Amino acid sequence: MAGLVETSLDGHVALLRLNRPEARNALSPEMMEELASELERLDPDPDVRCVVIAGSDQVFAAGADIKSMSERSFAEALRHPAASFWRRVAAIKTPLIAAVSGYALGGGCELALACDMIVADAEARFGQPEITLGIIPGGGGTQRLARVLGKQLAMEYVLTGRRFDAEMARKMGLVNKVVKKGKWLQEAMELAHTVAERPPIATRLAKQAVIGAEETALSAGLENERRLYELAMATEDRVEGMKAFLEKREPKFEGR
Ligand code: DAK
Repeated sequence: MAGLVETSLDGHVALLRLNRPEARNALSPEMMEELASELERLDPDPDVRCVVIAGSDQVFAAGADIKSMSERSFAEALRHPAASFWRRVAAIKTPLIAAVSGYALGGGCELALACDMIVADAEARFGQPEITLGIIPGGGGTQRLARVLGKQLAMEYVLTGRRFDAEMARKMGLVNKVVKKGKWLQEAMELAHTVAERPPIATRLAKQAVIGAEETALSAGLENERRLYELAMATEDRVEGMKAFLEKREPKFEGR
């Protein structure tokens, strides 16, 4: 199992690289387990303030592993641990950035959507081709695409299985930044380092607050934001941040 996800640390940023090139980084059950376990291992580590999930130049991930799915009976599908993968990723409190080059299809597109931001290479290709296999997206694709693109466009991509390119993804609000060919990982890491320079308790609270906007009505979301804001006010980092501003110097955040 080792080596399907390669982890490296660069300061306060962890980089997780999907590494199954022979199957275009298809998310096999083993790879999903390794990725979820790595994220869960890194999440409580105070030295890790942002995580980048990346594939290779050619492919982010070509979706769930079709071979493994083809061998699964209906009864097995109901019990399969792959289903919990998506909940485990969604439960991660550390900000997550998807660095996408090449194909992000099916579960690969859903994995990118489950991250908090997406940086894409100009030649990246997104899509939910599940319908062409006789299934529908099961890792959040119908819900997250509809929330980002709106119902009509989500419907088009989910019902046709057509791919869309990085520029289209940016125009539709799915991708934060499209960068020149070859610069995708560097740009994603730069964005991650910027997040990692911010006070880490506040970035986690901010992530929770923004996610709340997708999941609650406005009044509940505002109440949630208020509580999270009050928590941020209780941190030493906010004392430091405000003091540094008034003393006209750079803040030094300790994650306390
Ligand atoms: N699964 C397994 N193997 C795959 C694969 C995949 N998704 N994608 C590619 N491969 C394998 C190919 O079978 C081939 O293997 P060999 O023949 O060499 O043994 C090898 O990778 C190279 O593939 P190609 O020859 O096709 O490579 P190309 O560069 O020409 O094309 C491609 C790359 C990514 C455009 C193409 O491989 C492709 O279209 N792949 C399939 C994309 C796709 O249909 N993805 C959707 C999969 S369904 C769930 C939640 C979510 C899901 C399921 C359950 N639960 C909550 C339980 C998600 C489902 C999906 O994602």
